[in-house]
Amino acid sequence: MSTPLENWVEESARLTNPDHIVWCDGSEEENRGHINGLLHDGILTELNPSTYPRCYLGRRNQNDVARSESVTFICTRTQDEAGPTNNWMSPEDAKAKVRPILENSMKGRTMYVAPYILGPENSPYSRLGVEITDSRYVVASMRIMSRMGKAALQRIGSTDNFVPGLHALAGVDPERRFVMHFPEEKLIWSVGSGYGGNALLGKKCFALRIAGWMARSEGWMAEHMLILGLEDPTGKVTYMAAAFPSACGKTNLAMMVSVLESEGYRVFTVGDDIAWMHIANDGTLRAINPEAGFFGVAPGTNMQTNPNVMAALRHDAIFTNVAVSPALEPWWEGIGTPPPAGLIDWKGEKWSPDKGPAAHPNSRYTVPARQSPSISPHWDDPAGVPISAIIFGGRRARLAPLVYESRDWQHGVFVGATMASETTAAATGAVGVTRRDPMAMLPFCGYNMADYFGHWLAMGPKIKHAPKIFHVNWFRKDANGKFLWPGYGENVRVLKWMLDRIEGRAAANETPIGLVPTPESLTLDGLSISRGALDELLRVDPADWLEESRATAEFFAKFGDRLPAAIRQEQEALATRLQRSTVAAK
Ligand code: OXD
Ligand code: MN
Repeated sequence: MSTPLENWVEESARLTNPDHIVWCDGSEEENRGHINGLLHDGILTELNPSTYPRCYLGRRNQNDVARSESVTFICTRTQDEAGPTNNWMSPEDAKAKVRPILENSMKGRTMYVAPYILGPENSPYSRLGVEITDSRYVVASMRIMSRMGKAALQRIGSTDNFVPGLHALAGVDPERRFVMHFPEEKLIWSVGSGYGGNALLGKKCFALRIAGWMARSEGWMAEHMLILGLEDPTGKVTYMAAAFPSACGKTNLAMMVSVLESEGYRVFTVGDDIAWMHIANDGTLRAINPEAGFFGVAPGTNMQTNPNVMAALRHDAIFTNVAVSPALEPWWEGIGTPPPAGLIDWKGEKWSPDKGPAAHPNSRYTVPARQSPSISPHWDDPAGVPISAIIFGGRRARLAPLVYESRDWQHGVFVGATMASETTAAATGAVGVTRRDPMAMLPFCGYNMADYFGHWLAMGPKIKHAPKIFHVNWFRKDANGKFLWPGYGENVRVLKWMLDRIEGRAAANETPIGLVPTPESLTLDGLSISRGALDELLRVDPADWLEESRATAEFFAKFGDRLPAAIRQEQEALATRLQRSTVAAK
């Protein structure tokens, strides 16, 4: 009797017609074989073995350098289930569109079957997936990003308890590129791309879109959030989860070297991109990181912005679309050293300044999480870590203060639902445009976002020790366009204020949008910042916020009657508070 997994592999093989089928066990030896094959085929090149041992550079097809949101679909039976913020196609149409692309796509090629666990190996919160792919680069990356191999296969056994994902490069043709999700049958089909989020199906496709669907029906949360632990001088660690849109500094925050380390405040990393959160028996919200590696944006990463990841990247890492020096060391804009003579750019050409960036703005590193010096002793804990604070944030040059706290859970959900940010290079499309990105989940929510807000609202009252909800903005600029806040390691000052709020120690001012720190309640010793800059960072301008509130109302209108009443109430209450304070200010 064959197992559900064997049946699906066979069915996929009938469709894609590979010459060989290889089941991956995740071993060191097997990985060596993949890497050697990739080196032999010229898909990877080896970096300097003395300064970057076992590190490789991959150059992706130039039409395939970021997540392709325009061809990412949620394929539910009804369009309403996918909602107005997702691309939708019926499951029948989606399959009819992609099946011909998959047909014979692996002819002359090898099909790899990669079973993986999302989450710590023995955690009740972990989930299982299997990716079928004809890309060894994907297999090698999945081995870093998930617990891939034998243990997953054993856990799946003869059950059907796994999320199948079928991936084929199919010529890496942008005209024949689709990332299809079938949440009702928990299935993923991805064709035409070898890029991270499109091709490493355990990441955005499963751990956010499909898991989000599962989480709603099973009563937990799958979120686009980093997880960090903030240690205080007594040694107590408080865990926080933070949602920022892609390429807004989640990785840097999660791996931050605190400027208050000498005072006993230290940051530990649990995860940098995704949090799965369950209500535990002790009434806390417990988070695990479903991933096992970091797939981070390289440009701008340096010894100041993220020394921990810089240390992690010195061995056993895969770099994608970065530049390379004649000494075979990776280089990117903002790495902290001038471009070396003879630099080769991400396209494999000799670089000169007139050619634009040498590393692609969305070039990436893929590195095991355990290699970071900041990794938390609990990052792999099957029980997860208890979350005391949820942080929303975005890139807003104007408007949002450095930090504010929501009044309660319902208001906090509203704060998350009204998040917006200026776009980055993580997805194809214009950069720097303000887009509404609730909970940083706009591209990752696998069902109707109005129902997702409803799920958030329903979760709060079930959590006995519910986290406080905050909003941060590291990116506010002054009238001359200069950042007001130094960011990076200094951000611990904001985390410390949150910790003090959790412990009932720090003061805050009531404003129409929420509770903003009094200037005195922030720990600013050792930081040179003018009082004017501080006031500007904490300023809430009711007129600007009223305009913002109109924009959010317009966004919410998309959801029609499906928008939860509580969100509408919060929206109206905010508008009233803002109107009152604009009148008062006149
Ligand atoms: C990512 C993203 O790659 O959010 O993590 O785009
Ligand atoms: Mn992300």
